[in-house]
Amino acid sequence: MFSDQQEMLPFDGSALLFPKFLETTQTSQIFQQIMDETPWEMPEMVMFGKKYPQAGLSTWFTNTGVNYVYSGITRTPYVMTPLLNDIMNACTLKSGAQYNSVLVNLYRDGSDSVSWHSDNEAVNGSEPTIASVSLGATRRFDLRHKESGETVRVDLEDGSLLVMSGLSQHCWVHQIAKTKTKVGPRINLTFRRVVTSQQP
Ligand SMILES: O=C(O)CCC(=O)C(=O)O
Ligand SMILES: [Mn+2]
Repeated sequence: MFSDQQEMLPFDGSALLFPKFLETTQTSQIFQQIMDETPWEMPEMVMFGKKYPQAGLSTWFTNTGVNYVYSGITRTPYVMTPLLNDIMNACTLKSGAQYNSVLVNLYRDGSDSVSWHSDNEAVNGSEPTIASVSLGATRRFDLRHKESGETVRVDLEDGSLLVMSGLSQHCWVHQIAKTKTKVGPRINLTFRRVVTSQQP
């Protein structure tokens, strides 16, 4: 039976893929507007006491004013734009979950990547729901179970939405690996609900 959603995880959490979340007639205009409206940053991450530039650009937008701290870095909080708020509301309609912030990532080509991690910082809450919207070039998203090592691969296409929830950040790590294949730029939006003492 035709379904517009697909469960990618076999157990220990959920990663629900909606391949055609955004109209592909609109995605290139949305891509360009986010490209132009984002004050792109390339923060340095601290790993094992050393500083490394992040492999890609990113910017933290939030309606809460909360700083985002991960891998030893604190991100400047920018106010969410009307376009980001519209996409966030569409994610809420599709997933039934509330969000108040978004980390916007830019992968300029196949050498930009994000290495294995879980989004399990305290600020995300204990079982966060994270809505990940992809624009532009298709990149492969890998999930790996922390104990069994089982791997799941998902092609994140232009206009797709992946909603990770439940135990997914406890039990799985994920990455966007570098690729030698020639790929164009990709923007990824990961909407989150950061936990604050006063929720907006
Ligand atoms: O680009 C992606 O699809 C994933 C980005 C990601 O994992 C993150 O921002 O935490
Ligand atoms: Mn992540």
